Amino acid sequence: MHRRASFLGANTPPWANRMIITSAHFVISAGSSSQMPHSGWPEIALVGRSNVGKSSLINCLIQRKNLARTSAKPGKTQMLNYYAINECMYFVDLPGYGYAHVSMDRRKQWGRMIDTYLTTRKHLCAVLLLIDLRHAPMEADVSMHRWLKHNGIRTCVVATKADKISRSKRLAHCARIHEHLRLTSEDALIAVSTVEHSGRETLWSWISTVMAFGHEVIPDSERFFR
Ligand SMILES: Nc1nc2c(ncn2[C@@H]2O[C@H](COP(=O)(O)OP(=O)(O)OP(=O)(O)O)[C@@H](O)[C@H]2O)c(=O)[nH]1
Ligand SMILES: [Mg+2]
Repeated sequence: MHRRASFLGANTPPWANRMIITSAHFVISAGSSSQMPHSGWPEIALVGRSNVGKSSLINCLIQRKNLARTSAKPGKTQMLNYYAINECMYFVDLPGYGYAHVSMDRRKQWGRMIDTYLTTRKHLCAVLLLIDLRHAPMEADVSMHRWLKHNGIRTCVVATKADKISRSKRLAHCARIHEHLRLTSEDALIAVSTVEHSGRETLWSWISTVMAFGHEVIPDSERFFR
């Protein structure tokens, strides 16, 4: 069946689940794999440029104001920050890429850390790739998306800061991201705003579905993650 790509988030579809958060807490800032949790819970990693809104999105998804530390100053998150949700899964807030005001050495170190995590972490279930809805994806976003696809990592593109674009123009901005990343009708693109709290239910619905498939329905050999 051919489906036209749809840009979710403007209206919450009736099938979107209501995710009830019973517990959410910070676990650890991990700088190496030995420091990562051993519980085996599935992990949803947030990836994107510095300042795109990764930490804010975690707070919005779990309905807490300041659990994940946000900042107007880019480059705040420098380690892999683990947040345990409902004692059954983690959000992993990854260091933002593309922040110019850090040394080349430091940037390389961050790149290696993100690379290693995304390619070797067994519990990684899916990635949320955040892109600012206001702007066309930058080269780094396009390469990151291509790299995630190439490595078979299940990805949802999340267009952030939707409140900064008038409602009448959001669809066109989503279409621009869709085009630049060469998304297909199978790819998920969800617009969110942590100010309006829009897109939250839709994103939770995507996360829940991916977790259900990743951990219960699809046999090991066919999983999207290793
Ligand atoms: N208007 C608006 N501002 C947002 C939204 N999401 C995040 N911001 C703002 O964008 C800035 C950066 O947000 P963060 O969540 O700290 O971004 P980050 O991606 O975690 O940044 P790093 O940790 O530096 O990589 C903060 O000033 C947030 O308040 C949004 O949906 N709407
Ligand atoms: Mg952050």
